Amino acid sequence: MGMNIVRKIIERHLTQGAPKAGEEIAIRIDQTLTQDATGTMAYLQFEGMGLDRIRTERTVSYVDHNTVQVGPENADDHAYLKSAAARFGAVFSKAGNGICHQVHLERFGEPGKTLLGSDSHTPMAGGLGMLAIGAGGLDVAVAMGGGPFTLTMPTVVRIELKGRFRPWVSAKDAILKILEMFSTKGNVNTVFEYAGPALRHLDVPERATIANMGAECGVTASVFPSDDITRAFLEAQGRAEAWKELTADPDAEYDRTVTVDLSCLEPLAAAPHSPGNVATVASLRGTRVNQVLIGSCTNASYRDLRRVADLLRGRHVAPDTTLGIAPGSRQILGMLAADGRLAALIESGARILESACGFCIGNSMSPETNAVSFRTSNRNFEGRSGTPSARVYLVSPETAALAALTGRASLSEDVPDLKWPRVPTPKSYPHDDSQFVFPDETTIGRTELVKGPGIGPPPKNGPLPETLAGVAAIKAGDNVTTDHIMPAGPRLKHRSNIETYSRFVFEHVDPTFAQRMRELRDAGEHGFLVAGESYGQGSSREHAALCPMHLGVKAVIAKSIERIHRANLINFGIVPLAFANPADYDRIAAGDRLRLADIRRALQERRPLALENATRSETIPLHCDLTDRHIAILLAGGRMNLDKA
Ligand code: MIC
Ligand code: SF4
Repeated sequence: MGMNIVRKIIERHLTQGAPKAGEEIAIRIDQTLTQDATGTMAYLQFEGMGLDRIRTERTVSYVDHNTVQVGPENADDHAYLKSAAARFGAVFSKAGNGICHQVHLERFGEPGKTLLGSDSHTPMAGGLGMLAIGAGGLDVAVAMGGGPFTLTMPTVVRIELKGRFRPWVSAKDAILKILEMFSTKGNVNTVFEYAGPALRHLDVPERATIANMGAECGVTASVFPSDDITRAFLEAQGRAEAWKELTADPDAEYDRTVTVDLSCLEPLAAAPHSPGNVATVASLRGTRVNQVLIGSCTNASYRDLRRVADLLRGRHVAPDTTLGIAPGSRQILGMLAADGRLAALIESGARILESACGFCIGNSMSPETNAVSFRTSNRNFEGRSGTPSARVYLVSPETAALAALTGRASLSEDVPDLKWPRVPTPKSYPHDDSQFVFPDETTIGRTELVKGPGIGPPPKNGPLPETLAGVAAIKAGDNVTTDHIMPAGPRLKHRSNIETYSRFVFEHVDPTFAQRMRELRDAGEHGFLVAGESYGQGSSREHAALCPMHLGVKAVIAKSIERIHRANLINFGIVPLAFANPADYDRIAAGDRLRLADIRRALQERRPLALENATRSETIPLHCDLTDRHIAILLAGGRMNLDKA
């Protein structure tokens, strides 16, 4: 039987296990990427495990998240990362070079290779035919040292794309349609593999937009074939030698196939407060829009911004609307400057922002109270913009440009004399790698690590206690995101200092949480977190496990837990548990006294787990779907303890 692309890449990289859907496997990782907000912990852990040298084909350390630099913390992180890259053998991408996923696509991605990144949008490189997976920093640190990555062999869904976009419809609308079909839940351990006749009309940046937001569906990766279009992109980047063909066999098997006809799509938007809350722009037409932001790893390619510039040229942003534009990379900004389109954007009244994550992570450009903000980014979780009352809609660059011109949610008919600009795929991209710092034998093993005063070692955890006893420290609902658990925005600068950062755990959900947990921990109590469906969706930030661990959290009991977050919980010794009967969620209230007797033995002997709710004198059956490796990590109190042992 023929093989699909995902299986081909996995078989070529398999180091352990049988590639049968649902089985645990381990794969060799060719490339890794980190960004500054997760990278400092990853490199501190790399050091902490006694690793001394990068052993992948390519490891890149990007600085793109925290470039605001209010106070010395961000710049101290950058200096540490730069020294660590030189010492251990990673490429360092300086602030201003661009957003990690965009830059990686341009300069380093290679079809058929595996990429592990400490950022949930790492799968964007699937637009280039890579098997690219997001993970916690610790997993990435292990891969940087040459260790394999363990995952569940995914089921593969073939998404057959046919037809062609009509004017005013683009790649964002396609992935929003796919989000509407698949939702943000229930796609764990799945990979989307794209195929079909429409691919010949989709260039690499468009494919990358689609692959990027697969992360919002919760899939492990999204993979496109590597074909002549991929080759043309790599040639235009001066990297023809990186190309290789990669297609599925004609008789390849899939677990499921769905078809999306691009010619039937219309402009779409993800309405507040979830990327899965998809509506047509027509249904929003006329809604007042206070702010429009075009950028982020999803939609800030040259193709996207060239079209926006051509739409705005000779016109002005509506008087009561602010427009901000953050090109995805320095390469893109340079191209817009060279072809005059940057001038057109500036003349239209756009505020040109740095080529960085910026507004997307909520560290700048927070809108006014109660504002409506149209953004081309990928997440619109409540409060992520930095303004709790804001209503953020995720839209295509074309819909964003129309809103900037009219100050309202608009369709093209609302600006009748506006022509649909064609955007040809560039024949060549100017490539200037001067803002990367490449390591060599004079730096590896010889560079001193530079650690500012806020950079501390990752906190330690002890082995799992015989019995867990304490309280339900919080009871959360469905779709708790890692932004809820560990806010970013203004708190982001504390990423390298767990003691400080952990003061903000659940800050916007329950401002008393961190202090209460600290007191409970100091009194010898264990913390239990109780939640509904899809706990921990969104970011890969391992701080959402590391900081609760530091506060004494020992177990999460939820209806379901998302893939990356679950792996992070295990890595830091927090037991991820599921209700055997989801309705039992109602049998625990915040503050109830909970007990998991003899948990070490129960895990070792794989006995069914029963949670005692002492407050209600009830027993609740729990599920824990853990492998032997998971159990060993949990018993040791985290992977750092185990790998060092
Ligand atoms: C995000 O988009 O939420 C982030 C910020 O890029 C995160 C990483 C982080 O929290 O540092 C992600 O997606 O993994
Ligand atoms: Fe950066 Fe936003 Fe992309 Fe995350 S989603 S990597 S914050 S641009």
